[in-house]
Amino acid sequence: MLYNIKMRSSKGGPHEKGGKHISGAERILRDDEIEDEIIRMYQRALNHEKGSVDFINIKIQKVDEEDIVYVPQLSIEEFDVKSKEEGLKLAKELLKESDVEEIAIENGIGSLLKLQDSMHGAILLDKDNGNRLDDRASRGVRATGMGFADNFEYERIDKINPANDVNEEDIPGIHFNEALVLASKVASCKGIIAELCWSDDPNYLTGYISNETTYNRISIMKDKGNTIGGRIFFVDTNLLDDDYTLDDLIDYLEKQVVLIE
Ligand code: WAQ
Ligand code: MG
Repeated sequence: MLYNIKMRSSKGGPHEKGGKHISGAERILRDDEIEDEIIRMYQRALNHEKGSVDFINIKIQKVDEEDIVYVPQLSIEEFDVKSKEEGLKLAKELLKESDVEEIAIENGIGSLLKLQDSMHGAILLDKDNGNRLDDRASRGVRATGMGFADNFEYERIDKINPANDVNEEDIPGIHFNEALVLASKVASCKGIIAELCWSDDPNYLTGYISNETTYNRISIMKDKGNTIGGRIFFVDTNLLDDDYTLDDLIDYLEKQVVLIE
C-alpha cells in the first residue's frame, strides 16, 4: 500500500489565509515508512532557515495503485560556476538549447529576478513568446503527487550528494533529490519542454535547468542570503489543442500520481 505524505508550513496563518509560505515537501511511501517520515517532516517544518512557522499542515493520502504512472528519472549533468552572473548566463544557454525562444528566456529569468516575494508554485510561460499562461498570480501552479518508485533512491542520493546542503535540518541532498523528482515529473508532462528553478532558501544557491531528458545542475544561480526563489515551466502551446488543453496540462501537474524509476 502506498501513501502520499505532504507537508506545507507557513507564517502569519495558513497559506489560504494569506500566510507566508516557509517550506513544503512530499513523498510517496509504503505504510511502514510513514511514521518516521511524518516526524522528519514536522522537524523540517519547525527548523527551517527561512524562519519560525505558526501553521503546519501534514496530509496523508492513500494512492490507488492503478492511478500511478511510471516515468524515467532525468539524467543528471553538473556545472560548476564561479558567480551568479556565470550561472544565469549558462542557464540561458541551456534554455536556448532546450528550444526556448530568447524572449521567453528573458521573461522567465526576469520574472524570477523581479519577484518581491517567493511564490508557492511555478509560473507557466509560453516558450515561444514568453507570455504568462496561468492565471494563478502569486500562488502559481504546484506540481504534486510524485515520488521515487523505489524509496531507496532517496537514501542513495542523500549519500552521494552530501556537499551542497547547508540547511533543512542538515539532511544531505534533500533539495537535490526532491527537485530531481519534481523535475522528472514536470518533464513527463505533455506540453512542457523545459524548467528553470532556484531555491528560496537563503543559503542554497544551486539551481537547475531541466528539459525532457536532462537535469542540469548549476552551482550558483543567486546571491547568498536571498530568500526569493521560484520556478518557471516553459510550455509549447503548439502541443495543446481541444483534446489536451492548458487545464489538462495543469491537472496533470497537480493531480497525476507519478513515480520516478
Ligand atoms: N511545484 C511548483 N513549484 C514549486 C513547488 C512545486 N511542488 N515547490 C516549490 N516551488 C517553487 C516555489 O515558487 C518556490 O518558491 C520555489 O519553487 C523554490 O522552491 O541541488 O529548494 O523548495 O540540484 O526552495 C534546486 C536545486 C533546489 C537542487 C530547489 O526549491 C539541486 C528548491 P524550493
Ligand atoms: Mg525552499
